[in-house]
This record gives sequence, C-alpha cells and structure tokens, in this order.
Amino acid sequence: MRALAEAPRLLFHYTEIDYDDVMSWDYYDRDWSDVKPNIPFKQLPMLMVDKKHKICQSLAIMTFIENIAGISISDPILNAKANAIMQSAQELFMPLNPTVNFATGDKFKKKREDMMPFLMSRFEDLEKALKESNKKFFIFDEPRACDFVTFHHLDLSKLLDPTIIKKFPRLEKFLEDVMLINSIKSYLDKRPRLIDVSIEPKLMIDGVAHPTGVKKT
Ligand SMILES: N[C@@H](CCC(=O)N[C@@H](CS)C(=O)NCC(=O)O)C(=O)O
Repeated sequence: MRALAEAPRLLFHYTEIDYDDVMSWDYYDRDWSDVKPNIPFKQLPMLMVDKKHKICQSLAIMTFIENIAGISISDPILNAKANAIMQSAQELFMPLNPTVNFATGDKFKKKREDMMPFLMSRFEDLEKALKESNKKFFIFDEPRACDFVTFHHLDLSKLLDPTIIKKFPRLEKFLEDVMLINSIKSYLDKRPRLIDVSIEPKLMIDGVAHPTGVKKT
C-alpha cells in the first residue's frame, strides 16, 4: 500500500540517508500474519536500525530521521508547532489511506463522501497554518518532517478526488514546492505507481502490477 512508510521514504531521500526498503515477507521470509505478533506495535512501517533496534510508529521514525540528519527543530515553540502540524496531517490517515489503497466501487464512493467534511475542514486548517507561517514550508523555507507527512496525505487525496486540493491554492503550491526538490522529484519519478484506485488498486513495482494488501504477490 502507499501509506505511512511514504513520509519516512521522502525524508530519507531529502536528507540523502541510505536505507533499504524491504517488504516484511521478504525481510522475515514469512507471511505478514506470522510476523505481525512479533512486531513491537504489530503494525508497519517499522525501521530496523543496526539490525537490532526496531522503531515503530511512523512519526517516531520521522523524528528519528530528523535527529540523525541533524535537522531537528531546536526552538521549542517552533518544534511544538511542527509537531502539531505533523499530528494534524497524520490524522488524515484514517480513512483516507485505506480508502485509496483498498476500497472499490460503491464502498469507495460512500467512504469518499463520508470523509469529505473532515477532509475539507482539515485542509482548511492546514492551509491557514501555512499562510500564517509566511514561509515556503510550514516552519521554514526548507522542509522538515511535518512537511513530508503533510505532503503524503495531501498528495494521496488527489487519488481520492483530484478536485479537493484545487480548492486550496496555497496547499497546491506547497505540493509543487515539495515536488520541485531534486531529491524528492527523482524519488517520486521512480516510486511505485498506485493504479486502478477505486476499481482494483495495484502498485506497479518494477513494471509488475501487484494488488495492494498484506500478501506477497
Ligand atoms: N500509528 C501507526 C499506524 C500504523 C498502521 O496503521 N499501519 C498499517 C499500514 S499503514 C498496518 O500495519 N496495517 C497492517 C496490519 O495492521 O496488520 C503509525 O503511524 O505507524
């Protein structure tokens, strides 16, 4: 699925930190259902550091990457504001991410309709925060973890309904600015495409279409 591992991938590319992106069934050579009970919080993404430290929770992974890259926000007020942005964007995860990755037909349409008021309200809040920052990104003129988390969810919303983001020109400009960063552009050009959303969602990995889900295909 294209979901909560996406922001860590973006931040790794932005900070130019090498990482291996491995499906759980390849890393452990077992089905996800067998692996899940032994994962610290039973969900992915998980970052394995030095083959021994298992870091779960995508926002904890984001903070860790910022720390090792030396770009954490030292001012306590700005840091708190960045965290508020990051958590507010992350709350878009449910039901936006599962719907785009898995829902089909009438269920997709109903879920899209049901989540619209929340999406509009949260996009409005994010747009306001961005305008008030008077910067290119939410905190600085260079992106931080909160920007990549927000980018992922806003970008995914285009696959739910491409017209939503058009109602928020400042957020649209923000997406463009993130996409213009060289390291991000080259990652986005190469990442698996999510296709046939709402019909039979699949990820195109190395030219092969894989149905989304938790089974190795
Ligand atoms: N709060 C967690 C949520 C993690 C989560 O929902 N992971 C989903 C995929 S994005 C998952 O592991 N689903 C499979 C399962 O629960 O078995 C985070 O931010 O990492």
